[in-house]
Amino acid sequence: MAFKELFKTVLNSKVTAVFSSSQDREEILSEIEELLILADISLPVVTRVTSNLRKKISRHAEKQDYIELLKQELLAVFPKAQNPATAHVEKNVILLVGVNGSGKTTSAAKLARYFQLRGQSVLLAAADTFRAAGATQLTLWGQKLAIPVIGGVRGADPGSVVFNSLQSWQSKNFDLLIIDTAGRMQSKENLMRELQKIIKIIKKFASEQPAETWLVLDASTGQNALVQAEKFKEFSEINGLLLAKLDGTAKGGTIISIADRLQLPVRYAGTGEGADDLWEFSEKDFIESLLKQ
Ligand SMILES: Nc1nc2c(ncn2[C@@H]2O[C@H](COP(=O)(O)OP(=O)(O)OP(=O)(O)O)[C@@H](O)[C@H]2O)c(=O)[nH]1
Ligand SMILES: [Mg+2]
Repeated sequence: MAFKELFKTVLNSKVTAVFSSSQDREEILSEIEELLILADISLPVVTRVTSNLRKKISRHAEKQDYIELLKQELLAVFPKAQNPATAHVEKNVILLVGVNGSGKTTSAAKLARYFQLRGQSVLLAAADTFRAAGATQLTLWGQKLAIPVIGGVRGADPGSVVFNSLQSWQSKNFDLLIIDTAGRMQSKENLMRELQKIIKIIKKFASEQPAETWLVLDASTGQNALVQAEKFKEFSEINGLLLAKLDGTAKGGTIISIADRLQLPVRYAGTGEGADDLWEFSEKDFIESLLKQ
């Protein structure tokens, strides 16, 4: 499903309805507040946004003024001065990390296809040697998409898979290496240390890599996203988020809440199980789609 299509019913028509019934500023503001809460936006954000609206909106403001200001306020929730992800402009390594089942392997395949379609040569590394089907799942994706995959047998050292993939990436001159890792609960120290080891191996090979380390989050994860991100930040230098399974939430507010709490740029969004269900995330387009009239 198209990314923008997911959110077109979240706020648009409801905001319009506010103005057809309410006239008074306080009434309008309190109805907007309620709409934002219903859209799954976390309470601290809703409170901040509505209090800013109250400060900035004039008594005689019209519907369009409210909508424009609301867009600005929601956009301001996203972390400032974001650098664009570098993955698509240079020879780079993208490392995907996250808890079990968040969507890493599927997202690795989708990303590989995304960049391949845009003219880059891509190599996938199946560094999930923990689960029996870990490497097989990515290998199958690779066959389906005609993208090479470097894997290892079950129980092999994920570090050695990563090392082999780096060698291949270098010697065969691929543009992009996308590394899928095993799911790990943030509370399992030994697994988190294994992640540190993987990163050390990458850095030893190419000190400026991985250029991108993205935490893959199931978009329906609520408060727990924060706990996950904090731990993963401690053991790896995550510099972006990939929100998978947005099709399962479809309220959009979770994106705003997660961006607010984690202060990490959302790079990509997954909207289904298919190879093409991946979208480059633009906060501006996202907010526009939420409030397009
Ligand atoms: N609806 C939907 N399902 C998704 C999306 N991304 C992944 N899935 C599904 O979620 C399940 C888990 O996805 P995986 O990619 O295997 O997740 P993982 O993080 O690699 O899992 P582990 O390796 O076990 O930690 C699979 O059934 C996927 O098809 C998405 O964007 N939308
Ligand atoms: Mg996986």
